[in-house]
Amino acid sequence: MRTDSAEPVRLKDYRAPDYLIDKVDLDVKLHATATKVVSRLAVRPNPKGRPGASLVLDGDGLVAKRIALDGRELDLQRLDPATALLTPDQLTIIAPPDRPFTLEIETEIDPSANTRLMGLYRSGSAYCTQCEAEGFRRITYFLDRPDVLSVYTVRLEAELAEAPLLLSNGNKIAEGKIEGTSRHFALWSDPFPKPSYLFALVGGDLGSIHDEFTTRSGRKVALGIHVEHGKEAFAAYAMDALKRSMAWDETAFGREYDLDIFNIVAVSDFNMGAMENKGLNIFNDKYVLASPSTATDTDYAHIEAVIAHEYFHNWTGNRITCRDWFQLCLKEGLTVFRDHEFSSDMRSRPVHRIADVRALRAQQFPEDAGPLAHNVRPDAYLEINNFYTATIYEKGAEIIRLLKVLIGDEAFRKGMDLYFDRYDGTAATIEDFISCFAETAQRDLTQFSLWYNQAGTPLVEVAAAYDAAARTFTLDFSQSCKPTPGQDVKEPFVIPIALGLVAEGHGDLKLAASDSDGASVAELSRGVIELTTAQRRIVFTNVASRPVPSLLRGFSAPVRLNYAASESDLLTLISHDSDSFNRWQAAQTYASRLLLRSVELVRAGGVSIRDESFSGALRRVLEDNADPAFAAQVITLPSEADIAREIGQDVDPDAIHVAREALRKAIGRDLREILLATYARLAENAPYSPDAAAAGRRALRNAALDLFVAGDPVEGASLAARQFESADTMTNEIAALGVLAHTPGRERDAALEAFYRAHEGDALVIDKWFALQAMIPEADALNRVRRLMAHRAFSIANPNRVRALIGAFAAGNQTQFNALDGSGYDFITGIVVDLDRKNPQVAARLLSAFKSWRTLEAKRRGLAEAALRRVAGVGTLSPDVKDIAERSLA
Ligand code: 0A1
Ligand code: ZN
Repeated sequence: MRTDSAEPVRLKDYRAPDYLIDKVDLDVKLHATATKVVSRLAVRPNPKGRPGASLVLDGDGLVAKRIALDGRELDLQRLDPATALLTPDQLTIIAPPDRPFTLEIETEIDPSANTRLMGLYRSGSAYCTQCEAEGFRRITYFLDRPDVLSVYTVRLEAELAEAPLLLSNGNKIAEGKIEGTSRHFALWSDPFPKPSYLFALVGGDLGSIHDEFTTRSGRKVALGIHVEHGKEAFAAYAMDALKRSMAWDETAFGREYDLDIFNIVAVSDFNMGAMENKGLNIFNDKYVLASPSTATDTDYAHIEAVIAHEYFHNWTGNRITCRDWFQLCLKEGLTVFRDHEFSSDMRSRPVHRIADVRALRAQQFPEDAGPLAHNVRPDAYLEINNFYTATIYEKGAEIIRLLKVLIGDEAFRKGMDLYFDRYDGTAATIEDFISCFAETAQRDLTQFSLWYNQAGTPLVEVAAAYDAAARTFTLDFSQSCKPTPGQDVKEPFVIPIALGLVAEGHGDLKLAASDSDGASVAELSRGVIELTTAQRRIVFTNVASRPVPSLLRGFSAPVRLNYAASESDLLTLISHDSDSFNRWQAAQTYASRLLLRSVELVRAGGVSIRDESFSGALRRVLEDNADPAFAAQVITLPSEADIAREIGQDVDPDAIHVAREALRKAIGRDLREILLATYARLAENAPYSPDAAAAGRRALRNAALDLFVAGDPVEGASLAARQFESADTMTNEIAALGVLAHTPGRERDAALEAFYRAHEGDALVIDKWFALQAMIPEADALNRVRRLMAHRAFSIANPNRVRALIGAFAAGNQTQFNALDGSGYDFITGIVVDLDRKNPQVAARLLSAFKSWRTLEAKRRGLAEAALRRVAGVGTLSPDVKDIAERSLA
């Protein structure tokens, strides 16, 4: 394992590789503890590299058994340092031929001992790989960097009984028994040159479902999804999502699949969500397996999105890959953008937008506002695994959406076509990508590229003034962005603000406006104004009466907006804005304001605020018979973490909890009748369907239940108990259990016990049971989590279990993670240090729960800092955890 306290890798130091590897022939003999890998590399000097340079191959904890250069064996016992240098982490050929040559390397690896789940490892009895970002070097010595593209042929061999299924990238070109043995082999060939991080293999005894997709040009593609035996039926929805993804990419982006086979394998031990290996996606089984009685509607939506995401990578990531890891957002931001578009087309676009923005604010905004802030394209990293972040993924997607708003749909689509055309088969950069849109839009995108190179969330402040005599309405915009680590001063961003003016009669005004200098505002024809400077004044003309501005419609840019809308303006927007996103936003803003004032009062020893107008506005939304999924979003209050983020400093999580519970209770009481009526009206009356409409009805019904319980805990609990007992979908079952879990007493214990007994043996369902208990906002929560860690269903070696129980406590239980005695911090840092020895990636991710520690009030801040310092002081940390600990404290 690398323990180097290495220098950071810097974007500005990028150099083309000195050698290229055109062909890789791998021969892998699978064995539980001694897998043999023979790799034959066709190497040649890179014309763009340094002539005569040594060839330096990456390794990570490798044991080399044999090395031969152009057929000549090196004596590994007595290596001549003038010829080659060999360590577990590097193989250097000092003076390779200055012509094409072959290098043959044999390594032996122990997949059963691989607890980091990087490289070749075992999940259950299966063998699988994870090579992004730098896992291939744990299999064999290689130029393990994304700008070295090679054509792979892979021969896999295993005991037939142990691994009847042998998969790798590309198409299968041969297979057979090995005469006179109990072994067999499969030969795979992938014609598309790819970087090593996209290599994959799987060997095991798995169940499969098969289907077929015919591309628009008539290519028949055999589709396979491979899962644990007995779980085949649970993969049907994933298969359906895959076929829809393949069809959608053809119509939405003109992209067709390019091999004869597409395989997905679900494994239960996986560090992340899934991986887009060419033709052989490997998935965390959480994003494949679903049935109505085991998966919630949210799970179904995630499966659809992740299946699409990995499939879309075939073009954005695989056919066009990244030149270096600094360009990670080139594939990730773009692919998230594409999967968001897909889900919006499959479901309700406005509701999807609300969910995406909620997620962005919950995950990315705190990152951008804290010590771990980094550019969407970072310029340095110590450990690349720590950069699979919400900033690279979610903000990366937002910027592409913003680009589309700036240049319009047509230039955007043409720019994408140009990008696919021009960069197919290459390892590209963000500059390459942006240049395509600059060309199709005929626009200088230099300022736009600041979104990639400046961290932090811009703040847009707006002041409004209406002049009745002049019939003008003036909006004064200003933008600013706080310093982030290493970036004290920020240049102004280009920020498209989609907007409308809602008139008294509640329709949108036709917009006519000029700049402060009288110039017309061209982009207004698209309903947008662009901020490009620190300040801008827009004067709307011919405005008969004071309008209500609806700003940042659809969340047209990833910024924080500060506009002191009056409460009555917000109420107007909640009821009448033509932009659904802003109807929802107005409700959130209104609730946040109430909550922020309440938190102050609670901290001063007072009671929280009641506001019947807000309840009234929510009642109208419920009465309106709006889209249930939308109504569910509107009546769901900002989370405790959302409120903490709004407060931004001197945060007291206990006061937030009290204030939010009080508001829920008040709304629950005010809306008792309509909540009950909504709950009754939306009772399940048709066979289960995971589609968006049915899911929306369940979402609203459960959101209504949640508020109703807050107002009437006794009757609410009995409704929830009935729902729990009769539920035939996991969505309804877990929603009811969530309600019951928040009320101490025997019923709670019985319900938790009943749930466990009903789902014992289904690890993914038991994860919900773990998470739900970890998030109970009671002083006993930490003890409960500790007890559950000893439960037979828990395993610290499995990332899903760790995230479900420990991750949910750290990220989803604001009051107890931030307990005033520091016990939550000590618990998490203790786990991080222990887990680091097994799985540094998962440990580092868990530690990033501290990303907002500086916003806490003084006592907690001190405790959190002390806990982080104890981690940073441990001498044996992995680079992953060390990096997060040190950056968090910097
Ligand atoms: N490229 C994958 C995410 C991924 C990244 C790293 C991994 O291991 C360290 C695994 C998966 C995606 O975007 O889906
Ligand atoms: Zn991805």
